[in-house]
Amino acid sequence: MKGALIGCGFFAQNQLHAWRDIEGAEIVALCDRDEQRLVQSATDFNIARTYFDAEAMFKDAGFDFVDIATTAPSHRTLVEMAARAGVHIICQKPFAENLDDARAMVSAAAEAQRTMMVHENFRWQSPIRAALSIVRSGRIGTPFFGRFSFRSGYDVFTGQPYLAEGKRFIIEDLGIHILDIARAFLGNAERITATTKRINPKIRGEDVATMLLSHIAGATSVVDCSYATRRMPETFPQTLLEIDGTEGTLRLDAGYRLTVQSDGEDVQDVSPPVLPWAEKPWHNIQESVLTIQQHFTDCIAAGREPETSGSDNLQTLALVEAAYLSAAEGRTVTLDEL
Ligand code: NAD
Ligand code: 89Y
Repeated sequence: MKGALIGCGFFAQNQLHAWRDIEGAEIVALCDRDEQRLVQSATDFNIARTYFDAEAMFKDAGFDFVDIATTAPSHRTLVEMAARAGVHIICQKPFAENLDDARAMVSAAAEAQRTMMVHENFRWQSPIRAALSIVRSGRIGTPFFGRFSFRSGYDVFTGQPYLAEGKRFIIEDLGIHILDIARAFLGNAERITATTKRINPKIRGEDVATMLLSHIAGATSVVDCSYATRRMPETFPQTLLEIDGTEGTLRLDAGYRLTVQSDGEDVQDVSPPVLPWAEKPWHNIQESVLTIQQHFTDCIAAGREPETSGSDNLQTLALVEAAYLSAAEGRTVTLDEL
């Protein structure tokens, strides 16, 4: 398959590296409004076709899918353009700025009969996959409690300055991944209660969020996120897990240490590999980029719906919206309200 990528910014560099390693896909065209970023990426990755304007790129055609690596405000316009052009779509998180846009984007791809996947990559990190496969195997029985925790003091604002400027920060940017992980383990949720705080005075949005979820299948979970936590060693970008099931407990602790206690105790080191183009501490995220993009490519080849499809992601985005509503109104929000 041939692909085009829109948005040659901070994170797209990982996506471009990963596409080079993926079997069955290659990037043949690039688009960015920023000339310097466009030229730099085209040179670094040896891509001949470059565009400032996405509409012009779709008009010239010659590719089967588009990878949308811009920030959320442009996603709906670009997804609808891609659907009109009849190409498959992979789009970065946050998928959309609100649920109405996201629903319209899912409909546009469905009407065009094209695959649409959200680049919701945290659940594709190999330590999370290792934990998921144990829980899905039934080894700890039926889960009844989960704790999904991301607490860090890492400076994300230097690489991604827009994160300091938005009215919303941690739930929309990072919590979205942790809520998605909670769904991957415990299924969809029906209710959420959230509190938020801003600790860092230099940013506009909230940098702490604590959320309590009731899952439809019966489990309760706590999803806690913070970018205002000093810890040594720093655990960025690790998500720590604790899942209690009727037959045992699983924990993913700092340093990628996975412990299962059921009949006896089993401890494994599930550290992700550092890919040749990756660097610590981002290697955990970078490896998941390769895995998710391979999943997208394989699903299209096999005509299968991706695990993190656009329609699946509506449930994750609904949790984000519900968490903000809960925190603003100081009440529990049911997902049916949205
Ligand atoms: P960025 O601002 O560094 O890059 C975005 C680029 O898109 C910019 O170069 C901008 O000029 C370009 N752009 C925007 N609108 C455009 C349009 N309509 N046409 C052409 N070019 C356009 O942003 P980033 O930090 O790379 O983040 C991009 C997305 O990736 C965000 O949604 C962010 O949340 C996400 N992200 C995901 C992860 C992850 O692990 N999944 C990590 C970091 C960032
Ligand atoms: O943008 C965020 C993401 O998706 O993963 C980590 C991050 O880069 C900063 O919170």
